[in-house]
Amino acid sequence: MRTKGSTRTGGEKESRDERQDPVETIDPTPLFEAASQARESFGRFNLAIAGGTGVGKSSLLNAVFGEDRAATGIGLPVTRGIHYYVNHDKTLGIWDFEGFEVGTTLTPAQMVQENLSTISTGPPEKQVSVVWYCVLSSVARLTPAEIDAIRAFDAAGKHVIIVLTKVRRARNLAGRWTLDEDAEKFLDFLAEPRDHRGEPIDLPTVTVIATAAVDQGKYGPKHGLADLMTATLGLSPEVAQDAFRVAQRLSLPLKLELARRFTAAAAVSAAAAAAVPVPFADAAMLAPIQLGMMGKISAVYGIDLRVVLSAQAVSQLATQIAGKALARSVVKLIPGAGSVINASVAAALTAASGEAWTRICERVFTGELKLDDVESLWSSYGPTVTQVLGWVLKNKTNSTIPMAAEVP
Ligand SMILES: Nc1nc2c(ncn2[C@@H]2O[C@H](COP(=O)(O)OP(=O)(O)O)[C@@H](O)[C@H]2O)c(=O)[nH]1
Ligand SMILES: [Mg+2]
Repeated sequence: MRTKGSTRTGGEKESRDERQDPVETIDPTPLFEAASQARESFGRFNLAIAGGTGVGKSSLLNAVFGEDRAATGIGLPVTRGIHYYVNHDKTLGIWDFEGFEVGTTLTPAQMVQENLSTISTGPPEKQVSVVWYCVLSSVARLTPAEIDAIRAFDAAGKHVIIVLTKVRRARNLAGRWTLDEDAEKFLDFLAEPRDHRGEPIDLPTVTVIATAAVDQGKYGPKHGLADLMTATLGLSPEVAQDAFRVAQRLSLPLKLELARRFTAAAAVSAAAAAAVPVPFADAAMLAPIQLGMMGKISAVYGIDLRVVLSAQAVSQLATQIAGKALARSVVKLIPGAGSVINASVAAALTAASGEAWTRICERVFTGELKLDDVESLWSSYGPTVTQVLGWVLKNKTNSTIPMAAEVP
């Protein structure tokens, strides 16, 4: 692949066809606009978390969402005994029902009822998406007051996940981790809840997940968090699901699914933009589409490009995205494509750029990479002619619009 640097000086020896086109300024605005639009469109995932002090609520929240959250007190409905927190990009809201034991005359169920009804009069972006009802696994059963509180959530139409916390495990003879006796007892109790007289208890159908939010030494490493996230996503209303994918920090695949949706949509737009084939010199017309795609993908990984990129880095990036050198090479190598970018080349370039940018964002998110030098990052991660070609050839046999996932 020809890089920007190498084409700049080699003009004389090259044929006319290969000569570097005049440097164009690419407007990077779509990058930032798309990112903020994406952040808006994610909405907010609101978790209600309940359980006594010390059961491990904060540790769970930290394990799944990181420590980025701050209490907000402005413009909120008055709630008793609970607090509302939001994260930096506002994709996560947490209703912390911590105050169950704090001396009010209300029972936990009344407190849940009263607070949920207050919340329900508030704005849509603060409505509870799902409930984590946290209980220490070692207590092995729920109290009648807790059961009433869970019923109150259920009666208000909220899905409750009972999260058993600090679940210890032991290695069995085969060397596999298994739940300890307390947790097993608790699960048995929840499967068929009975009170102390042995009478059946009417508990709403709830999902139960056994977890440990931190490593527990001889009782094993942390566990259950992936199951907790799958259950949470599955029980959340659709309007909150993208926000959950963005807000959680534990699962890259959950973010990847969302990033790939943006890539696939951009590939479709690029194909449409090149429905009437354009000369490769006009590859820059794909830049707004690709920049927009990249802005959205950055938002998925919580990367604020305005903060992490200098103006110079942004302009380098935009120029690279215009992808002229790449487009030209691809066009030359496709038999019969002539000197134009057609729909499938445009889609392939875009899909491959989306995949490459996603890989960069993942690594920036995990701290493996810094975005400081976008130009060198892009030359090692950016799509190659082989990737784009492979994709085009694969898609020649069927005329479907490419999915990013199919990019080799
Ligand atoms: N063994 C063990 N300790 C935990 C676990 N989760 C939290 N803890 C510890 O329990 C204590 C209380 O946890 P915290 O998250 O602050 O509870 P919260 O009051 O419900 O927010 C802290 O010392 C944590 O380190 C766990 O899964 N296993
Ligand atoms: Mg806490």
